[in-house]
Amino acid sequence: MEETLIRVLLINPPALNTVIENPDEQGGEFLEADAFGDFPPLGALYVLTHLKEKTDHECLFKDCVAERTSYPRLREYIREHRPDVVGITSFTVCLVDACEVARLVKEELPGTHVCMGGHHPIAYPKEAAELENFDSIVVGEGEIAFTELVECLARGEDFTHIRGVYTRESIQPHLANPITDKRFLARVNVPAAYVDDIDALPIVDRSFIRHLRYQNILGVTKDLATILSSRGCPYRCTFCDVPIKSYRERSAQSVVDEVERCLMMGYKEFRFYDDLFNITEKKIVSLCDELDRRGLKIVWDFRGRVNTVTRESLARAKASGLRMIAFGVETGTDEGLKILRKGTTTAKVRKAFEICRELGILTVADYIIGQPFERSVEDVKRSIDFLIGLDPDYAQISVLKLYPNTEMYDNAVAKGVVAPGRWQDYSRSPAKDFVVDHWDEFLDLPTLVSLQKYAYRRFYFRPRYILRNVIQTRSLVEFRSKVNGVGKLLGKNLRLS
Ligand code: B12
Ligand code: SF4
Repeated sequence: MEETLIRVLLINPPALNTVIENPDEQGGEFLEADAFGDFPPLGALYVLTHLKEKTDHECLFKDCVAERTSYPRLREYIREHRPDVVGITSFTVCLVDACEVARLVKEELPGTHVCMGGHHPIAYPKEAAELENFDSIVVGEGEIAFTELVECLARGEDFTHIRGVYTRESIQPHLANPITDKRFLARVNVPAAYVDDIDALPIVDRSFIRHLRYQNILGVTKDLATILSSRGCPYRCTFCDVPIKSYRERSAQSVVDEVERCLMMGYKEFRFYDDLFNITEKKIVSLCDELDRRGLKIVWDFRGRVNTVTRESLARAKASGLRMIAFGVETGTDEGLKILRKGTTTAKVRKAFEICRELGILTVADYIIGQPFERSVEDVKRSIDFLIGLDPDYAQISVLKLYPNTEMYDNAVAKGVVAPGRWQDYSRSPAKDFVVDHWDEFLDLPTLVSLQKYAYRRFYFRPRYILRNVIQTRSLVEFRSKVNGVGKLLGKNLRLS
C-alpha cells in the first residue's frame, strides 16, 4: 500500500498527578530524585530521533515536565498541531498523567493513533494494553518498534506482528503463554522490543529540546547534557526494577561523537545516566583515551557502583574532567547490603569514597532508610552514623518505597506488610490518591519521615560540611543552586531570589 507522510508527536506528560510517595510530600520537606532537577527524557528522544532519521514523517516533541505545560496549554498545542500519531512516554508512578494526556488527545482528535511506551508498559504490559484511549502499547526499547509502527500506520497496514507492539486483543495469547527472556527482568514475560546493537542507533537529536534549560541542583552550569554510554544492568538488587538485565556498551568513539555534537550545541557539562556506568575499569579508561585523543576538555559525572572503583582508573578519569560520582550506597551494614543483594561491602564503600576524596572527585551517596532489616530507631540511626562517617559531598536520603515489580515488594507481600495486587489494581484504574507502600512492619511512616529529616539535618548542618562547600563552590549558578537545593532538602525558606 502507498505510504503517506504523517505527523508524529512524542509527549513527556506533565508530572502533576504523581502518586503520593510520602504523605508529607506536600509539606515542603520532601525531596526525591526528581527534585534534584529536570532531566531530558532521553528514552523518548531516542525513539523520536530514530523515527526522524529513518523516515520522512514529521516529528514533534513536547516535554511537558520541563516546559511546565498545563493541560489547557497542551490541549491548545494538540489543536494547533493536529498530530496523526501521538506517542506518550510513561512512568508507573505518573500513570494518571499519561492517561490524562491520552484522553485529551482523543477528545480533540478521535482519529489520532495514541501509543504508550516507556516504563509503565514494561512493568505492567497486560494492564497497560487494556487502558482506555490507547490504541497500542510498546513493551521494551521503542526505537525500531515505534518506527515500524508509524510506517504501518502511514501505509494503513496491520501492525500487530511487530515485536513488542500490542493492542488489547493482540497481547492476549502472550498472556496465556508467558515467556522468559533472560535479557529482561523475569517479570517482563511478553515478547519485548530489544535493540541488539545500541551503537547502531542514531545519536539523540537534542535540537528537539535545545530551547529548554534542564538544570540540576548538583550541576555547575545551566548547560547540562545527560548521556548514556550503555544500557542495562546485570545486578539484581532487591529494591530496583531496572527492566533490562543484559548489559550493552557503546564504543568510546560513538560516545565521544555524541559529546562533540553536544559541545557544538553549547552544552558544557555531561552527566552519564547509565544504570551502571563503571562496569569495568577498562570502560572508563577507553572513554578518557578517546576524549584526550580528540583534545576535548569536558566536565562530567556519572552514577556508579563502588566495587569496580580503582585508584588508577579514577585518577585517569579525574585528569579527563571527571567532577563527581553518585554512588548507590543504600545502607550502612554488611548484613543490610547482603540482604539488598547489592554485591558489595561497607569496606569497599569506604575505600571508594576515600579514593574519591584523595583525588578531589566529589561524591554523592544515595541512601535508603526504612529497610526491612532496620527494626528500631537505633538501627536507623546506626545506618545514618555510617553515612555521616563516610562524609560524602552530598547525600540523597530516601525512605524505602515499595516500587512495583521489585523483589522487595514481593517480599513485603509475602510477609503481609502490604496487601497483594495493589500496583496491578492501580495500573488498571490509576488514581492520583494512590499512596506508595513503605516497609512499616517495625517503624511507622511518620517515624521514618522524621528520621529522614533528622538524617538530612545532621548531614547538611555540620559546620565542617558547610565550610567545605563554601570553599569548593565554583560559580554563582552552582552556589545559588546548592543553597536552593539544601534549602529544599531541609524545608527551610532559604531560596535566593
Ligand atoms: C535517568 C532516570 C531518571 C531521571 C530522568 C528521567 C527521564 N525523564 O527520563 C530522573 C532522575 C529525573 C528520574 C526520575 C524518576 N524516576 Co527514574 N530512572 C532513570 C533511569 C536510571 C534511566 C532512564 C533511561 O534514560 N533509560 C535509558 C533509555 C534509553 O531507556 P528508557 O527511558 O526506558 O526508554 C526506552 C523505552 O522505555 C522506550 N520508550 C520510552 N519512552 C517511550 C515512548 C514511546 C512512545 C515509545 C514507543 C517507547 C518509549 O523506548 C526507549 C528507548 O529504547 C531508569 C532506570 C532504567 N534503566 O530505565 C530509572 C527509572 C525509569 N525511574 C524510575 C522512577 C520510579 C523514577 C521516579 C518516579 C523516582 C521518584 N520517586 O522521583 C522519578 C519520576 C519523575 C518524572 N516524573 O519524570 C523507575 C521507573 C519504574 C516504573 N515502572 O515506572 C526506573 C525504572 C528505576 C527504578 N528501578 O526505580 N529517573
Ligand atoms: S540498584 Fe543499580 S546496581 Fe542494583 S540492579 Fe539497580 S541499577 Fe543495577
